[in-house]
Amino acid sequence: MAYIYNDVSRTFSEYLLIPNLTTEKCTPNNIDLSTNLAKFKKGDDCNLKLNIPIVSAIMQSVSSDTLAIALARCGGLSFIYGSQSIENQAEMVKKVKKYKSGFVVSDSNLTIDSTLKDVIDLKSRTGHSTIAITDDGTSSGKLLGIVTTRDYRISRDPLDRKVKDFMTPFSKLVVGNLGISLSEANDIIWAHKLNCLPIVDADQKLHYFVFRKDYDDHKQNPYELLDNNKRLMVGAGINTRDYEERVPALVEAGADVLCIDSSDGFSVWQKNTLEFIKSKYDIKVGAGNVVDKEGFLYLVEAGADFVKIGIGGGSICITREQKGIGRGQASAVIEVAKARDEYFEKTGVYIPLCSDGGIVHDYHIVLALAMGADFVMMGRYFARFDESPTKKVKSGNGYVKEYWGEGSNRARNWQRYDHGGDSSNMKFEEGVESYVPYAGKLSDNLEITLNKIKATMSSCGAASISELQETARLTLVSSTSIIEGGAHDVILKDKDY
Ligand code: RVP
Repeated sequence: MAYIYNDVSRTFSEYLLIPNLTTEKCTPNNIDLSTNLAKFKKGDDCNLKLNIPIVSAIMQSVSSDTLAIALARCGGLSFIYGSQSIENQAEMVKKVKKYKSGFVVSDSNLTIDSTLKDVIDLKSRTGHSTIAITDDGTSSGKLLGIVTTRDYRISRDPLDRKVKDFMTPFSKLVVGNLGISLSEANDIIWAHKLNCLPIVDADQKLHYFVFRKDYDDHKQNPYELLDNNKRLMVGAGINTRDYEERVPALVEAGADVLCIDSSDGFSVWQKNTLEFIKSKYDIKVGAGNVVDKEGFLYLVEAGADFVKIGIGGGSICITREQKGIGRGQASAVIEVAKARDEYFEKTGVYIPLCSDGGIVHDYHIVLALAMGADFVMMGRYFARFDESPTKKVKSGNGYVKEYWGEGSNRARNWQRYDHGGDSSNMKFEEGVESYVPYAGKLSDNLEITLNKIKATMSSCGAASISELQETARLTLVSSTSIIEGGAHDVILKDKDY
C-alpha cells in the first residue's frame, strides 16, 4: 500500500513566531545576516557565504546580469538563468564579473544602419535614453557615435531616418580611456558638462559608460558580496542535459557557484550532473528541488554543496495542479532541515538549505530561516524591480511588470521539467505568464525587507541566523487567527486621501 503521511502539508502563512527575550545584543544594528552558501565541515569556516540570506530565482524574468549586479551590491546573489544559449549566459556572467562600481556596460546598442524607429523601440524596452552606436551593434563593438533624446525630434523626424544621419559621431564625443579611475571620469564629466562619458580602449572599442546621474551612487555598499579579487559574486543555473558544454563555459566566464535547476530534483540526472562536475571542476554546485529527507540525502550523497527545497510553491507555478506533486513549503523546509541536522550530527558536514518559492510577506523569509533554511530564493519579489529584465507596462494609475514561469510557454524551459528519455520539448505547461506590481529600485525595497527581517529577529532574541535556527519558537495558527493578524473590524481610511 502507498505510504500516507499523517502530517498535513503546511505553508508559511500557517505559522507565526513567538517572541523570545530581546536584549542589547540583538538590537537591529547588531544583527548579523550573513549565512552559509556551501557545505563545510564542523569546526571549519564556510568558505562561500552570502552577506544577506537572499538569492534571486533562476528565471528569464528575474536573474539577468543587471539584477545580479544590483543584488550582489546589496549582499545577495543571483543565479543567472540557464534557459538561454550557453554563450548568452556566459556573457551575462562575464558582465557581472567585469562590473566596476560606476562603470556601466551599455545595455542599449544599435548600428549606424538602424533607424529612428529602432531607437524609439529600444528606448521603450530598456527605459534608457543613451544608446551606443557600434560597428556590430553590441556593447563591446567599435564606438561610432551616440544617440540621446537630444539628437532627434519624434514629431519632425521620419521614423525610417538612419541613425548615421542624426547620431553624435565619435569625432564629436568626449571619451575617457580604459583604465581611468572613477574620480577621473567624473572630473571629465564635470569639466565638459556631460551627462555621460563613454570609456573606450586604444582600438576605439566601447567598454563602459559613466553617467553623471550615478555620481552619488558610487559609495561603497557595506554589504557588497565580493570575491577574493574584489569582483561582485554571481551564480548560474544549469540543467541536466547540456552540462558538459555549459559548465566549462560558465566556469571560464567566472561564475562563483552553480545550481542545477529543476522542478523535481530527486532524479538520477542530477546525480550524473553532480558527479561529472565534481570529477572535473573545483566549483560549488547546489542541487534540487526536493521536499523530503529521501530527496535531500540522495543529492547530498551525490555531492551537492547545498540543497534547494520547494515543489509547486512558486507564485507562477502550477506544477501541483498539473502533476499533483509537491508539498506545502513550510512542511518541506521543516522535514529537510531535520534531515540536514541529523546528517550534520552523523557526519560533521553541514549542508546549507535554500527555501525556494512561495515567499509572499517579508516575515516569511524569517519563518523559512527559523525552520532551518540558510537562505531563500525569490522570483516574484525581484521581478517587480527596475533591474529585472522584463517590460514595465502602464496599468490604471500605476505600472506593472511582466513575470513568467520557467515552465510557461513563454520560457519553454523544458530541461527544468525534463523526465529523461529523448524528449526535447515541453508536453504541457507548468507555469503561467503574469504581471506583478512595479515597485521601483531593488536597493530601496531590499533595504525595507532587511529592516523587517532584523526587527523580527530582534523580537525573537536572535543576533544571527544560526541563533534564530536554534532558539526560534513557532506556533501554528488557525484560519480565524489569520484574520486577526490583519487590520480587522475597522473601516480603513483610503491611503490616498
Ligand atoms: P516565487 O518567488 O514565489 O515567485 O517563486 C519562484 C520560484 O518558482 C523559482 O525559484 C522556481 O523554483 C519556481 N518556478 C519558476 N518557474 C516556475 C514555473 O513555471 N512553474 N516555477
